[in-house]
Amino acid sequence: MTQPTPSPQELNARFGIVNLTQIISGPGGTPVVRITTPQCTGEMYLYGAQVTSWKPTGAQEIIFLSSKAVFIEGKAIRGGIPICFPWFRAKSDDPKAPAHGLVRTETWTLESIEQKSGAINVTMSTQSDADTKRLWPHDFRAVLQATFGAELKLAFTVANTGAAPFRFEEALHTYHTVGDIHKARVRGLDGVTYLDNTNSNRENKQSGEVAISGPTDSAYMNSQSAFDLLDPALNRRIHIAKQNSNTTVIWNPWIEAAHAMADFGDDEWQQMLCAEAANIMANAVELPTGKSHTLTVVMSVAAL
Ligand code: TA6
Repeated sequence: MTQPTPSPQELNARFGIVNLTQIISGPGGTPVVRITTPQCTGEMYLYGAQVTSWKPTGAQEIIFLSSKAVFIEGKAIRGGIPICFPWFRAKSDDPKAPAHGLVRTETWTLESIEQKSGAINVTMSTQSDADTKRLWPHDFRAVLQATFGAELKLAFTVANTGAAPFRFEEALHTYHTVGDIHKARVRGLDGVTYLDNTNSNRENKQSGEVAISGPTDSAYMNSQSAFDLLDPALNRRIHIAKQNSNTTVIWNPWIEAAHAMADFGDDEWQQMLCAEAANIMANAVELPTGKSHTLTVVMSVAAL
């Protein structure tokens, strides 16, 4: 069984860095790492190892967190960067299993907080146990390294610690803040084949920039390229580079689905867009025993 999580006070005494990082008690008492440096501010919960804020100095908040987000054991935080593993969306052979896998509703272990050339590197981990193996019969260790600076870098590593190979899906399910979804665009997916989950995963080919004009839930397959989230309303471009990710997912719930989510403000669909570095469906990862796989994302922001 996993060890009990130390109190925020104990964690702060062990890992806090004076004037730069604090571990405090967040909503519901869950510990959160708060970063404040000359380069940026940021927040990362031990619950789900979930980044919920990154604000580079001189820029507005990059990460969207719903004003209705709840912080209850077993419930995913609505917004931030949920970690989806070892499956994406519903579990194909068990509709009762939690959506997006096992780890975003677990409290992870805070391993370290380090300064690296002005940035703050936070490392958290989680691993399989009897509970996870009831739903997914494999042994794994997962580590998220989040580096908060003028850029935000995320490295999600999965290690196969068992005696048999396994296949997994994954996503860094990033909710981005946008000024106005009607004007936002995603550049860099032109010509890429995508599966439209609003239409039975019908296959399409992207033509030009992605515009959002209704419920959107598209998985761009076999796409390793970097892409840009263009936000005219906030006069900015968020550049998202990725490594070892073959799928890019673009999601906006739009009006009806937003109204149906209790942990999502009725109008918040206009100020967010999920742009996710993933490996899902045909792009799922086969991991031999004893091997590990790291998906990396680096985000930066510039004026349009
Ligand atoms: O990433 C897009 C998606 O898979 C959509 O299908 C929608 O389900 C969204 O994730 C939200 O999922 P969640 O479980 O966080 O409500």
